[in-house]
Amino acid sequence: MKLTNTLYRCLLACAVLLPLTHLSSQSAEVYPTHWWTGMKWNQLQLLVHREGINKGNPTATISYPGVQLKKTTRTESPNYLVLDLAIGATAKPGTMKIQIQSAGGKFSIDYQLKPKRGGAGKEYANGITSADFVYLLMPDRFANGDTSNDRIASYLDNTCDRTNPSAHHGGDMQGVINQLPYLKDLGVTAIWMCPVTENDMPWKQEPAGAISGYHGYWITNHYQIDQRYGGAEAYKKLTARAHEQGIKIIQDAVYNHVGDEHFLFKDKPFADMFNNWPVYTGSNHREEALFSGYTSAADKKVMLDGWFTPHLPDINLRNPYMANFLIQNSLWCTQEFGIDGWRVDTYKYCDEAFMNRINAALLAEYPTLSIFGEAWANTVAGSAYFTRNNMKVPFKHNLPGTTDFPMQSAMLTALNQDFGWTEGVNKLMMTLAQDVLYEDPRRNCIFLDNHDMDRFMTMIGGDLKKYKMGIGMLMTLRGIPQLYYGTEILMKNDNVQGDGKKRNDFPGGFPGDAVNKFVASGRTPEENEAFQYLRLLAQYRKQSKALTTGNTIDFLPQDGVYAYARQSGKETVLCIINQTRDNKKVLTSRFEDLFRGYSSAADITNGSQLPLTGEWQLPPQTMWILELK
Ligand SMILES: [Ca+2]
Ligand SMILES: [Ca+2]
Repeated sequence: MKLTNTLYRCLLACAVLLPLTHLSSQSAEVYPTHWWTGMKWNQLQLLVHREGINKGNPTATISYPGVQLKKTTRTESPNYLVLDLAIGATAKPGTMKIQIQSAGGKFSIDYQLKPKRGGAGKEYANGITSADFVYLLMPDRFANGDTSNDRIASYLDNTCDRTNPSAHHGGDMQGVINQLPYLKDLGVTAIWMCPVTENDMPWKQEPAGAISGYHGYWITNHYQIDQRYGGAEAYKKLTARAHEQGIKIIQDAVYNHVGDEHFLFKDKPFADMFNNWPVYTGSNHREEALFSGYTSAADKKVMLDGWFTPHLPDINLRNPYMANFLIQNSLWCTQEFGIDGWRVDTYKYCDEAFMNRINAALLAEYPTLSIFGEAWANTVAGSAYFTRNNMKVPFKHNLPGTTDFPMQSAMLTALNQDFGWTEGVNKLMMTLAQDVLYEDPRRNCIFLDNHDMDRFMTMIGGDLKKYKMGIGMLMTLRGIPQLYYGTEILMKNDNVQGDGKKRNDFPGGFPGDAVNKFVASGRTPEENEAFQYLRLLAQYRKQSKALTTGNTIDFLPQDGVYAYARQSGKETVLCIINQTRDNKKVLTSRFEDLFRGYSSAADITNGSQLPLTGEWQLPPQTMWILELK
């Protein structure tokens, strides 16, 4: 196994070097590493990286039918050259020779033009819609399917230590492949992994302590998949196997910053590819600065151009070369790996015009692709601002959907806060009422927890009743439900500080684990009850037009009880939440209009039937999910 892997990596390394044939001994890197014919993005900008390439007066020539070299641009760094190419409709797949003459000598690059992958919207770029159920996992922490990649000798960080929550733990994409049947059985239809792009970073000091790049958000090379996760080959294998099982793949993009070991930061082609400050300036994290209309220009600049931490250089997305680099990389990843959608990290910190440009380029190339951005906003207006919305604002974003933080907050409030005029389930109703601000709130990704917050089970004090109500809301409210890995088996992060503990290892995913919670026999009775409850709802939801694409009709909260229906055609599902610790009477006459044409209601979680007349008794802390018959 180990020998095979070593050999495999050798072959891989050779495959990477093959396109670059050099007359001189020194190698050149070209980004994008290859391209395709038949792409809408046919004005290709190549960034050639080679020591001293820009010394003297370099010249480049390309002789390839259908391809024209439009412009050669010298960078500020002596080590890059920018080539602007037009790839015409007549260009055929093949290898084109790029000849470069510079003070460093003459050399040539064999550059591959591959045929564009067919089947967009069928075999890949399938898009994630409200009919999907997304499973968010951190590759390092989910399952270790290949221990030979736990430590990569050439990487700056070789630590693999499961006793340290801030270290790499060895999880990888083979581990995800091994658990595809588990995920399919749970009802998952899409996997969002935290970034799989290379994070070749040493340990860094953050306010909470020393931390490694195990989470994936410190990218150092956009054209490499982290070898600790199995590299590009494992990614391609995962995408193919997932698609065979009817599961889509969402890639996590970071346009706001890079790790400070990124080659573009260490040797900057142009100094203004990053937002430079005379003294270190952190972002103020206030999205209000972008849309309030009152904010000073200085505060807006700090919001957008301030850095996240001292080791995450903030990208200047207004620099045209940087913009092209990132746009082409996102197109390249979609095409190369055959993914289905993008989740965009730290969306609200990115230059707004750039975000519209990159989204438009992706959607022009792949109209069926989907994109949702992480805009961690304090208000619904703030959240809607970053998406296609119905608001009169100075800048209109084109992002289809967002990760819906206000809805997450509202669901938790409905579970944890006593009922009041603006409290408890009234907060949920008030949040839903503000959906009028979104062009289509069903494109939002909704969730109870994620990798940046306490685990759901911890936030609800380990209460299984609240768990069932929360999962009930997640699977019946409008939007694309997203589950954070481990929530289905009641994973917690009680009494611990730091991000690492919110990202615990999935028990059974790692060699030597004492228990395996991927199988029923390894779970406690309570964990199995939670797992089965979620599984039942996820499987039911798959075939329910009402819950996936239906309209929402709600009945204003009364005395701690909130009801809403989801309706599509003749299909109606009525959801009723009693958030209080008392039995509550529900008068069915309230739902008279809804009940027209139906004769009974069936609780989809246990099959029990209810008449559509008289009074219903709703037990304390209960959510009923009723299909009208
Ligand atoms: Ca591993
Ligand atoms: Ca920024």
